[in-house]
Amino acid sequence: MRRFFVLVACATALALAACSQAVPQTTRVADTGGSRKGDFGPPQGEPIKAILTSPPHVPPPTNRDYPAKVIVELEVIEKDMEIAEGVSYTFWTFGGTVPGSFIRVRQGDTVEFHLKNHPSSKMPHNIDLHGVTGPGGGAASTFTAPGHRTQFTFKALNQGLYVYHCATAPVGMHVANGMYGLILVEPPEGMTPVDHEFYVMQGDFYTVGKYREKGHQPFDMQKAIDENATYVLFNGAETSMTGPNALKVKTDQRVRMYVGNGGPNLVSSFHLIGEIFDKVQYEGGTHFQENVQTTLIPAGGAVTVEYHTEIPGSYVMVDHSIFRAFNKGALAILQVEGAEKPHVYSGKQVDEMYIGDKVASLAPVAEAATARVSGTLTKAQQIAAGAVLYKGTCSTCHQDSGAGLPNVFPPLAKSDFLQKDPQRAIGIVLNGLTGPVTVNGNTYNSVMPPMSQLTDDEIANILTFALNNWGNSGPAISKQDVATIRATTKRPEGAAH
Ligand code: HEC
Ligand SMILES: [Cu+2]
Repeated sequence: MRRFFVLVACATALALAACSQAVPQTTRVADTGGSRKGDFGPPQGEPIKAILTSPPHVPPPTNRDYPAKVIVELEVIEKDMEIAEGVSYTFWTFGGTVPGSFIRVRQGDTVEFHLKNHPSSKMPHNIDLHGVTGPGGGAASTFTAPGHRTQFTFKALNQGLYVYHCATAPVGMHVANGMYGLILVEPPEGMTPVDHEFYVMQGDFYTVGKYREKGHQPFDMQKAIDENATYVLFNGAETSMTGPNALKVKTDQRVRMYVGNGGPNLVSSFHLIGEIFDKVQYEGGTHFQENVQTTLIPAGGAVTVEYHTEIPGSYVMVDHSIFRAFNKGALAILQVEGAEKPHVYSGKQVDEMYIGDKVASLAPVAEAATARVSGTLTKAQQIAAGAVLYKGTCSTCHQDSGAGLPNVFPPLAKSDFLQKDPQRAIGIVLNGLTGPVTVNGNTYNSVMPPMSQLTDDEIANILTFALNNWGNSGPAISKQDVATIRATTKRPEGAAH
């Protein structure tokens, strides 16, 4: 049927151009037979204890040519972890991480699954593995109260990359708190060898406070129901793969990433800026697509992407539903080291437009937040935090040097306007500025957009930095100063509150 179609297409195309070698190779994937061909008989040899890994690591290949009995031991732990610098959140985890431990088995394996729920847990939990054939994917057999353990066994009949997640009511809340992960069921012949494999999983999170609002943030059920995510993250934290945690590879290497989407709500437009996926096994299935820019990953779905590295530099992984990348945290960095290849790309450029404050460590921001809570915040700590936040927020226009651009963006460095009335600057950041303004004798008549999506803390630190850097001198601006002005002035139309 498919061959017939190709012939017809060729015959039509012949009139326009030669069609000699036009039969595509890639679309002719053999039928794997699915679950009907996935039973290779009873398990052989000694039972094997599965090696589980935390993200971004992937367990080694099974390297087996026979079906085995594989024992998986997974423990649910509820714990506080950092979701962004200086922001903690109570995650519910499979194995202590978000996403949960990566599980790797071979098609035809018999998996004896043990689920433990740590005694310190407050909730019961269970597991639904999308790679299981059987009602509930294991959920009904694994309902586990705190301090208890359950067990069930399944045969992995279908090869593929599958999401697992908790399915205890309220399901959405358990998933939103980070209860998901991936299980790879290798095809009998194994995966083709590559130089690096990584485990990346997206999820959306809902907190009472706004994005990057410091301190401990509780789950917000109404925001979750409204699908109004506060954070969209790879591997459960804004800094999971930025700054010193960036993924590291070399040039001329083959890289495979197992990428899942736990949801609970959002579909991912997964993209790696500056790379093209040579091969994508979309929806975690067997067929593949080649030369792909952006691939869709449904909530509760997964994808295997492969690419080859050519040019050194920083590559930015994003959900290309792009506000999520820059305003909700869905951004990670792949660092490629090696020799330049000017015939392919003119030179290495770290693109600050994309990376912004993620190039450097955000640690000073967290330090300032902790100090503020304990009442020991110093001006120096605010300046250090502000310096990081200024990058990619204000530097785009006012420049790293604070010098601005002639006739377009006024300077903040040595600005008489800024230093004359520091409180006025708070209103400028919150509400923007339009109309003529004279800075150091030069008049600018342009538009600064409101930046009220920033938290009070962030604005206080950025302004303290600007007022005490580049030869400026001014006071420290406090979070309370910003809160007061935010409360007493109305945001312009279209601005965040
Ligand atoms: C999109 C470009 C843009 C960004 C981003 C931006 N500004 Fe501005 N800013 C301007 C423009 C343009 C003006 C002048 C507006 C006018 O002509 O009325 C201005 C004016 C100012 C002024 C008053 C004039 C001066 O130079 O003292 C201050 C203070 C200021 N910005 C601070 C900030 C801070 C702090 C940030 C980051 C939180 C920031 N701006 C981000 C474009 C920007
Ligand atoms: Cu749960």
